[in-house]
Amino acid sequence: GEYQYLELLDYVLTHGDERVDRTGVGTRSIFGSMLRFDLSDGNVPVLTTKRVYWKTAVKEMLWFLTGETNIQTLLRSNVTIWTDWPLARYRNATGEQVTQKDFEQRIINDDAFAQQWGDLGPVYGKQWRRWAGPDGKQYDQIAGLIETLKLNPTSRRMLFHGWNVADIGDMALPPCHMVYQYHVTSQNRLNCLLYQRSADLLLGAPFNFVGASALQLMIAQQTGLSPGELVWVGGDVHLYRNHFDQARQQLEREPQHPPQMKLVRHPGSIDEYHIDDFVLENYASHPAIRAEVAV
Ligand code: THF
Repeated sequence: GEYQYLELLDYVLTHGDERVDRTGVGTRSIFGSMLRFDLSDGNVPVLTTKRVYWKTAVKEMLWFLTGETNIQTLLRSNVTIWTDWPLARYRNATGEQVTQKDFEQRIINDDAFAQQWGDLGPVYGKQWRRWAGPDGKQYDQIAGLIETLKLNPTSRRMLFHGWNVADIGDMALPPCHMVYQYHVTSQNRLNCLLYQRSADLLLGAPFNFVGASALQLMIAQQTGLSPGELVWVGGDVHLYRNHFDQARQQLEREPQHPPQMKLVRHPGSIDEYHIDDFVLENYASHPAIRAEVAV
């Protein structure tokens, strides 16, 4: 669990290959790693060595599930973690030095503006729910996955994929958490393996653990299974240069017992979950650690 994460954090910090990345910030990076989190007993990998804004991560996952790709709905639910990319695009295109707050307000209140400047392109939600085939037919990978889990749980084809090669060029960012594969044990436990091609280990990965866990709980509930293991596999796993001090600070802290995530309602389908359906119990964490996101 969390100890594996901290070990990885320490390893990347001390052994990572120094390199200049797309954002120009610079990273220490390793290639290929695996973490295993046990979700039985309701435990979830919401890190305790810093406060993780788990509701934000769950809201992001619920937004992916709606199939939407515009940040307007995210902003209306108070989630600002995707603003940087549309904001940078707007500033570059117009030369206008609008503040993040003003830009967000405009996206929220002005539908035409949101349509022009708030869309991230065919990112996660689009590919998960409406992957376009060459014939124009749209494929709902999430519905297909749930169907197979119910009808043929020993299948080895239970996965959904965000990396639609033909669409990559139109995305604000190609998917980082890219493939989710599922597996059902003979004890009716639902396992998930998430392949993440690129992982911002300090800021992004803890969010991705929460999102993937929430999704696993929802899918388990919808298919009558209980949550098993979440296996996380990272490709390029990196620490940004301006996150080194924060990583050292976090590494000095003692992990607590993981909290438990519960669903307080049983919605009729995967499309009917709300943030209020999720509660987190026994979350005892160290204080938050501030860090800048590289755009
Ligand atoms: N780009 C980079 N460089 N890192 C990422 O983690 C990342 N993502 C998404 C897309 N591109 C990325 C965006 N996800 C935060 C968390 C997740 C993000 C972006 C930003 C963040 O700033 N978290 C803070 C504050 C949270 C809050 O204010 O609510 C934190 O302390 O956790 C990875 O999918």
